[in-house]
Amino acid sequence: MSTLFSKIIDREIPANIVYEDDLCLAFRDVNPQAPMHILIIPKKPVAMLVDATVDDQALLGHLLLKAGDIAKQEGYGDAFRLVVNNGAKAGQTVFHLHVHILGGRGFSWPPG
Ligand code: DGP
Repeated sequence: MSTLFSKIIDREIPANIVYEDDLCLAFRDVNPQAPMHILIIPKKPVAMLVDATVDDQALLGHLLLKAGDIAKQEGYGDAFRLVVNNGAKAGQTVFHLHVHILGGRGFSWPPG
């Protein structure tokens, strides 16, 4: 099923893109929850983390490595938070796997 994020990948809807390669795309969240709030998504349309398989192992690792690089490039390499909401009850609203990269403010624990 095509989601909003597939449309961003296909440039059917605009986004503020900060990084792209063959496997992934990263763009600023339209509703930022921190001074840095970027989403990194696989180009492969995996709906949610639990839908990933062993075939996606390298892809998932790639997303994490690139998330760290992006946080560093944005100037928040010393302190940032990654969030993956898996499923509607966990707060997922767009069913195309994405990792939130948040930085630039304090983060409490446990998360809300
Ligand atoms: P989640 O709740 O984990 O599914 O996060 C979805 C995020 O996607 C949410 O923080 C807002 C963001 N978002 C939704 N629609 C758009 C859009 O059209 N453009 C951008 N850049 N972000 C979007």
